[in-house]
Amino acid sequence: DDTVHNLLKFHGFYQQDDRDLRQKLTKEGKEKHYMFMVRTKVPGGKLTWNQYLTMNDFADRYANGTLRITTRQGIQFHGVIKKNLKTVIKSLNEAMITTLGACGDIERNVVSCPAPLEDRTRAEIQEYAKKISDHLLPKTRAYHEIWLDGEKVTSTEQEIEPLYGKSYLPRKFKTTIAFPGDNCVDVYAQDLGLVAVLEKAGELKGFNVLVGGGLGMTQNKVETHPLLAKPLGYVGKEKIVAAAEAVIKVHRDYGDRENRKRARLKYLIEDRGIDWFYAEVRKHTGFNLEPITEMKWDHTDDHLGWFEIGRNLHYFGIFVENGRIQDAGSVRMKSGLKKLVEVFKPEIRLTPQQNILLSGIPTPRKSEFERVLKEFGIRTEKELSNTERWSMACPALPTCGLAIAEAERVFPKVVDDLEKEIVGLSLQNEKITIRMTGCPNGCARPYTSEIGLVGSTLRSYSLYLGGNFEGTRLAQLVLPVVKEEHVVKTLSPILKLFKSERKSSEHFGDFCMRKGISEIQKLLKPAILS
Ligand code: SRM
Ligand code: SF4
Repeated sequence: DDTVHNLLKFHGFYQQDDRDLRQKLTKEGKEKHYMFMVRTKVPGGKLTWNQYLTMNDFADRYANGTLRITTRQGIQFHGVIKKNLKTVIKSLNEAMITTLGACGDIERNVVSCPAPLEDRTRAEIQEYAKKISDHLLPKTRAYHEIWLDGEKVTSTEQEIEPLYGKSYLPRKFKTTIAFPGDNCVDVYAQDLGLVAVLEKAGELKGFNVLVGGGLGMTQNKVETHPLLAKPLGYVGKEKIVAAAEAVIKVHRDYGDRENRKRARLKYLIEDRGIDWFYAEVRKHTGFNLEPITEMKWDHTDDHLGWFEIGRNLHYFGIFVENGRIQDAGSVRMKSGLKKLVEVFKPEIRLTPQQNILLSGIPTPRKSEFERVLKEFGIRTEKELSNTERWSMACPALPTCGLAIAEAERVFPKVVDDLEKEIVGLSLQNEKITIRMTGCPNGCARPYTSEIGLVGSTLRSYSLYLGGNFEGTRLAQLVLPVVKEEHVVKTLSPILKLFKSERKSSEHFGDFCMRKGISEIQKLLKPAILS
């Protein structure tokens, strides 16, 4: 029932059913094929090599054989059956990986820029991701009691949940930390976005605090929409955990608890204004936030390929198509990663673009590492097209109960076809972000990409254009319904115009905004009619 389902979410898993089988089973008069999705929380995407191997092993033993890197640096398992849930949760916890709070109306996985890995300042920033995450974990013992055979909470004992109280938050809450200049984490799409501010010498000083971002929206409900986070102020690092807690408390106390569709923090700030919000936060912190310091975004990075991290060590960033770690055709990503992790015992980072970094590879062993990549058909960043490299899709069908259209399963073909068009126009050196989701919830963040495709009916997508490469501007709706097979044909005249009229080094999204959405819509008419 609903209450149990809700409780399960707070503990990090969802009941789903295999939607590919629905029709067939209904026809046969059978029940849906129920299974669970288990989501882990991995602050900053940081895993040890043995944690990774444990998860790899789980995928085979208890799930559908794949690991799915998420857009928030976690790993999901799909297709877990009920009788294995307890073993999975227990064993994950034994490997020091929690699922507590991975879903539900609570602080979600705290994201942070994953790289590079041995720089002291960056390491410190990642520690803040863990610190904030730990601080905002619920204190409930129910999780331990149910899944980890912890001591029973007696009926007379009242559980104290100091931050979340009895009714938790009105809605999910997401926090992210960005490194200055590099918006690889999509910091404006977060309820709480922190941008590290450094001293001249490069030491971490504090954070610019942005609040009220979020992307989810509901079809045909104009009162729901994506919003970018707004600046709240600057906070020294020693006070950042207190500031994060204060922001959450204001959401907890004032967020809409009647209408779930407008319960995210972004709507509270939209409705009451940032000044009201600041005044409420101030009541909790007891200290003032300082004026925000200047932020520049100039090198959004996917961290793929080799990077030297010091002491003759390197990390290598590997592109994982839509985050799905599996062996598929000639690309044996799952077996290859397992081999690399067993042989090199690297530190691991999952990235917010659904990719993976393996770190700590000594210089003399780089070629051995590359040989393993080749052996398993894993391509380096040099072998990827830019279209592929800057693409992301959400899982959608068959697991996601909210999917209206396909995403992960059809996206590779859309990307391939688009790449052909792009090569035909000699635009292959351009970096253009393209993201697809199976519904307007926006799990692969399509509204902050340059080309966003958002499932609108079973085989159609709404087309959004005009987000920028740096993720600081929202894309605009250009066409509400484009059939899957017409996506590339629809984009073609816009790309042609981009080719002929762009200013030097102008990005595609910036070009679309300069032209104006209505001009672009005019251009599209003939393509849609044909
Ligand atoms: Fe999401 C719900 C998958 C990141 C906005 N999301 C879901 C569910 C659990 C469907 C459900 O409620 O039944 C999806 C499970 C599908 C499946 O089969 O696995 C799902 N979301 C994902 C992941 C796995 C997509 C991915 O490609 O990696 C991401 C998991 C992140 C994690 O590790 O925690 C994921 N979801 C996001 C993001 C992006 C982000 O956080 O950076 C967003 C947009 C940002 C935001 O929150 O505004 C996002 N997911 C949603 C929403 C819309 C929320 C809203 O404000 O309206 C829902 C639906 C809901 O909450 O009611 C949703
Ligand atoms: Fe499911 Fe929609 Fe999120 Fe895709 S965007 S995973 S279809 S909820």
